[in-house]
Formats: sequence, structure tokens, C-alpha cells
Amino acid sequence: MEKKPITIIGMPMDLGQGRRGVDMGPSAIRYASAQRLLEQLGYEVEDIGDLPVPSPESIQIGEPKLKYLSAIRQVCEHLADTVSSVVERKRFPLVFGGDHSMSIGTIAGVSRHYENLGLIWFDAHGDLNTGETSPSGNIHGMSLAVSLGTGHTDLVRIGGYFPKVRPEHTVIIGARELDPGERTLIKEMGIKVFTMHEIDRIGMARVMEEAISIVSRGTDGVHLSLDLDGLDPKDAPGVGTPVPGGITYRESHLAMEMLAEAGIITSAEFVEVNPILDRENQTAKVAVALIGSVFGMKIL
Ligand code: 4U7
Ligand code: MN
Ligand code: MN
Ligand code: MN
Repeated sequence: MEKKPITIIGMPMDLGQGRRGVDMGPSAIRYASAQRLLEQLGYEVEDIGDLPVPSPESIQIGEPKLKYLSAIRQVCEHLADTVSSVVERKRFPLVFGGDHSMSIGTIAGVSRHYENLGLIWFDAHGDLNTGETSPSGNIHGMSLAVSLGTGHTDLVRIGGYFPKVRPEHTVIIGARELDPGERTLIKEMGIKVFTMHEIDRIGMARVMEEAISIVSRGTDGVHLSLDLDGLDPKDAPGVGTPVPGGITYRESHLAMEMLAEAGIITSAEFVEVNPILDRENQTAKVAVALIGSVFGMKIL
């Protein structure tokens, strides 16, 4: 991978879900020395700090089916513009979260610059709910659907255009908890999902070979959206919605190393790190180790 200069953006988003502390994710990832590691790998790195996000106490929750819709729309518009200007400056946007609703903004900002954006959604969940199908009303469980053009129009139209990505350019890796409405959308749209079953059965190496081939076919850029709950809670306990039986530390490294070798990733975000639920910043440290691998770190 060519050593494009990197811009770190912090997104202290916690409006997309119900557990406090995920707004501190960006600080925890910085504290685990993300920037220093990238500099050691030979990258020029700038950190432009955190974008403002209103605290849940200071605003109205609104519609129970789409909690904090209006505030999430506003901060995602801001994130989209920020990410877009980073791409315009020929830099690699690396966003630290924050709950996964922020991806609506990240992807809106990146996708503006690509005819056909490929998308890797590394997650225990599908994040394919809508206000109608969501069991929780939490927008962090809707962000992939929104990016594919399905969901509330205020979210789908962020950035002024839709859809941001096409189902045939999207892969989900690590899924093990899907709601009924999400299963329906996966079938209707024909999204390729590598569930834990496929990872167990054919192994992460083959899963990644297939995933890389899908997201590279007919695309001119690939975004990596990595939800730390894709990993097993034993390796990444500091997440709001842990699901047992996940991707191991080693498997996740292999996945990132194969992405680095393929040289296809043009933007990335690491989300759902919640230091309050963590043990000694372990989950942020895992995030930083994975960031190292995506940017070409090798054992030898
Ligand atoms: B995450 C859930 F019902 N599907 O919609 C929902 F199980 O960004 C969880 O992947 C969503 O962490 C998890 O609320 C969103 C639930
Ligand atoms: Mn997610
Ligand atoms: Mn586009
Ligand atoms: Mn998840």
C-alpha cells in the first residue's frame, strides 16, 4: 500500500445507542497510541480532534423508533463534510468512534469521491434495521441499511444523494446476530454475508480472499467499517452490544493483514469502543493493533 498521509478524526458519538461511555472511544483509541504506531510505520499523520456531538441530556430523544434522529442527522452531515475535505486533500480518513450510527456520515463523505465504493462491514450485527424493523429504535443498528439507501429519508439523504453504496459491492464479515427484518433485507438486496458459520467452516483466509474479490470488482475505492463487537467479547470486552462466539484476535489480524496486502482500503473507521465497559483499555488496544495491521505492520 502506498503511504498516503493519514488524517485522524474523532467522533464521540453516543446518540445511536443506549449505553453511556462510547463517546469516550476516540480518547481511548488515542490513549492506546494510535498516532505513534502509524508514525513508526512511516506515515505522516495529523489528528484534527473530535467533532462536536451534543450530550443526550441536552437534547430531546424524539421518536422512540428512531432515537435522536435529528441530532444524528446533523452530526453525520458535519462528519460527511469533514471526511470529504480530508479526501479532497488527498489524505486517508481514519475515523475513531463512537457508536456505529456515525458510519452514515463517514460513508456519505467518502462515497462522494468514488463512482462505486466497495464496503467491508466487520460486525457481529448486520446494522440493517429501519425504524420499522428495529427492536430497539437505536440508529447504530440501522447505519448499513441507510448507506444502502433504505431507511428514514432524513438519514438516507445525508450528503444530498443516495444510495452511497450498492449491495453487490458490500460484504458483511462476522455476523452472528441478525433480526428478522435484517434477514429479509439481506435476501432482497442479495448482500454477501460471511457469518461466523462460514468463518468456522472455510476459515478466515478464504473468507477474506472472497470478500476482497467482491469489494474490488467494479469499484474504485473500498471503505472498512470495523465494529469492535465483530471480535469475540473475550478479546474485545469494551463494547455496548457484545455477542459470544466471535472472530478471534488472530483471525481479525489475518483479515487486516490480507486487506493491507491487497492494498484496496481507501478509508477506515474503528467504532463502538466503550472504555467504561472495558478492562484496562484492552478493546482500544486491540483497535490500535488492528489499525497497525491494516496499515501494513508485519511481524517480520
Ligand atoms: B451495532 C440490534 F436488536 N440489532 O438493532 C438493534 F440486537 O452497531 C443491535 O452493530 C444493533 O453495535 C447493534 O438494536 C448495532 C439489536
Ligand atoms: Mn455495528
Ligand atoms: Mn458515489
Ligand atoms: Mn455490532
